[in-house]
Order: sequence, then C-alpha cells, then structure tokens
Amino acid sequence: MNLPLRRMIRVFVLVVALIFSGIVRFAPGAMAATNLAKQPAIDVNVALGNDGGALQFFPADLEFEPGRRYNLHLSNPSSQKHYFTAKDFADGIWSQKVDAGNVEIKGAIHELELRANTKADWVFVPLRSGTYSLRCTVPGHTEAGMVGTIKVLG
Ligand SMILES: [Cu+2]
Repeated sequence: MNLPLRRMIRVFVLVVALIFSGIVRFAPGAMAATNLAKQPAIDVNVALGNDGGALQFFPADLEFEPGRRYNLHLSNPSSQKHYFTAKDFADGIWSQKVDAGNVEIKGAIHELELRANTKADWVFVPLRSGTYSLRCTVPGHTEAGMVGTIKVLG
C-alpha cells in the first residue's frame, strides 16, 4: 500500500472513531432530556414577599429531588419588585422553560425578576444534589432577610 493511501485510511478511521465517541457521549443526554420533559411536573409554590411588604420568601426553604420535573410557581403579591436569585442552583438544573405572561422562555435561566403583582412558572429538572443559597438581589433585601435555602437531595 502506498503511503498517502495509508494516511487517508488512518484519517478516515480517526474521523469515524470521533463520530462514534461523540454519539456515545451525546445520545444519553439527549434521550434523558426527552424523557425528563415528558415526566409529569411536581407543583411547588413560592411567594416573593407578601402584600404586607415582608422581605421574605414564602416558604424560604425548598427541597427538590434530582431527576424529577418541577413546575415552580413564583408569585410576587407585593407592591415592589423582587428577585429569585440562586445561581449555583441554576447551574445544576436542566431548565425546560419559564412561562411569564404570554411569553415562554426556553433554555438556561439563572435569575428571575418579578415586578409587583406578577407571576412566572419555571419548569426544570434538578440534576446535581447540593445545598444552595437563594436570595433577592434588590439592594437591602438580602440584608433584611430575603434569603432562603434550596436543597437538592442526593
Ligand atoms: Cu426582594
């Protein structure tokens, strides 16, 4: 066999190997996402503040199980805006969508701002167990106690 042909075969084998290793690596993730998206969602309600102006999450401590699909119903019944900020938690979840008013946002979400008297539904599947902090990043609110804990049980 001449050298250029042998080299071409080697490159071809390498390309095929890369394609197959890619398939092996990506297919389970894609299949998992499809299956997770079809699971019935577990409803969880969290209020950001209340109509009395409390700077708190109700409830402040949340627990999720990895691999289950959740529909987190966020509401802000107060007369000021609040944030639902839990970036490390958000890094370890698969976000399917956020439904807010007439808009559905798909893909990774890290933080939600809810204006006064608004609602949003966040559909996700926690993937990584751990204990994460939750807070409202409106200036002064974290300091006033608008904080919480999100536990993803492992
Ligand atoms: Cu707040």
